[in-house]
Amino acid sequence: MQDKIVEIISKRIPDDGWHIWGFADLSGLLHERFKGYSHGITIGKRLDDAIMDSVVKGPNIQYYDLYKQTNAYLSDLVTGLASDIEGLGVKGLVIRPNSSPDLDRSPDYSRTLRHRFSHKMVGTRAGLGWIGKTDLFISRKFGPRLRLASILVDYHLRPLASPLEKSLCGKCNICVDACPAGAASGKLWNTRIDRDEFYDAFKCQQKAKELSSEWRKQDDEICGICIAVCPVGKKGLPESKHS
Ligand code: B12
Ligand code: SF4
Ligand code: SF4
Repeated sequence: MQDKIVEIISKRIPDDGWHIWGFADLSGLLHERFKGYSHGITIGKRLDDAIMDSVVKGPNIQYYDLYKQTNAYLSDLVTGLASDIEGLGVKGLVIRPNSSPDLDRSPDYSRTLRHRFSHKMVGTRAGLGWIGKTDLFISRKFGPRLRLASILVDYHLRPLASPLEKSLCGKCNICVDACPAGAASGKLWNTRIDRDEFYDAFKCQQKAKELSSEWRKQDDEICGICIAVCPVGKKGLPESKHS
C-alpha cells in the first residue's frame, strides 16, 4: 500500500525543484479532533526567490499575491491527492494551508494565537526540516521559503527520513536580529520547548498588521522578513555558523 501511495504522490507532484513531500508518524501528537488519524503526509511548495528576496525590505503586494496563489495551488493539490488515496481505501483528511473554521481553527485563537493543527509539526516528523529561531519551519531544501499543506491518513505510513527533534540553526541569529518586532529570544528549538518560550506570536502579529497597513487597507498580517533573510533559503547555512 505504501508503494501505491508513493506512486500516486509521484504522479501528482512533479520532481521539479519546487516541491518537497514526506511521511510522518503523528501518533499521540494530534488534537482529539483528529481521532482516528495517526500519520500524515506533508507537502511544501517553494516560494519564488526573486519575490522573497524583495521582502528583505518589508512585505509588498507581490508577496501577498504569491501567498494567496500558493495557498490556492496547495489546496487543490492536497484535495486531488486525498481523493486518489481514498481510491485505495485509505481515509484521508485534507488540511489546507490556512486554517478552516470547521476543522482546525481554535475558538481560543484570539487569546492564544494557536490552532489545533500544526503543519510544521508534520514537516519535522517527516524529517524534512526543523523549527528556526523565529518559529518558522526551515526545510533542508528551501529553508523557510515555502508554504505547507498536509493530509492526515488512517494508515501506518513508514517515514522516509528520521524526524528532526532539535534545531540546526546553531549560532546563526540573522532572523532574530532582522525581525522588526523583536519577537524572538534567540533560544534554540527542540520538541520539548513551547513556542512561547522562544517566540512571541503577539509581537509578531502586531508588527505584521502595522507593516501590512502601510500598503493594504484591510486588516492583513503579512510580514515575512524572517523568511526572506534566512540563509538556508538562499544558499544554505555557512558551516562556520552551523556548529
Ligand atoms: C496561527 C498562525 C500564525 C500566528 C502565530 C504564528 C506562530 N508561529 O505560532 C501569526 C498570525 C503570528 C502568524 C504569522 C505568520 N505566519 Co502563520 N500560521 C499560523 C497557523 C494558522 C497556525 C500556527 C499555530 O497554531 N501555531 C501554534 C504553535 C504552537 O504551533 P506551530 O508554531 O505550528 O509549531 C510548533 C509545534 O509544531 C512544535 N513542533 C514541531 N515539531 C514538533 C514535534 C514534536 C514531537 C512536538 C511535541 C512539537 C513539535 O514546534 C513549533 C514550536 O512553536 C499556521 C498554519 C497551521 N495550521 O499550521 C500558519 C503558518 C505557521 N504561518 C506561516 C507563515 C508563512 C506566517 C507569516 C510569515 C505570515 C506572512 N505571510 O507574512 C508569519 C510568520 C510568523 C513566524 N515567524 O512564525 C506558515 C509557515 C511556513 C514556514 N516556513 O514555517 C504556516 C505553516 C502556514 C502555511 N500553510 O505554510 N501565523
Ligand atoms: S513575520 Fe515579521 S514580525 Fe513576525 S517574526 Fe517574522 S520578521 Fe518578525
Ligand atoms: S536565519 Fe538563521 S537562526 Fe533564523 S531560522 Fe534561518 S538559520 Fe535559523
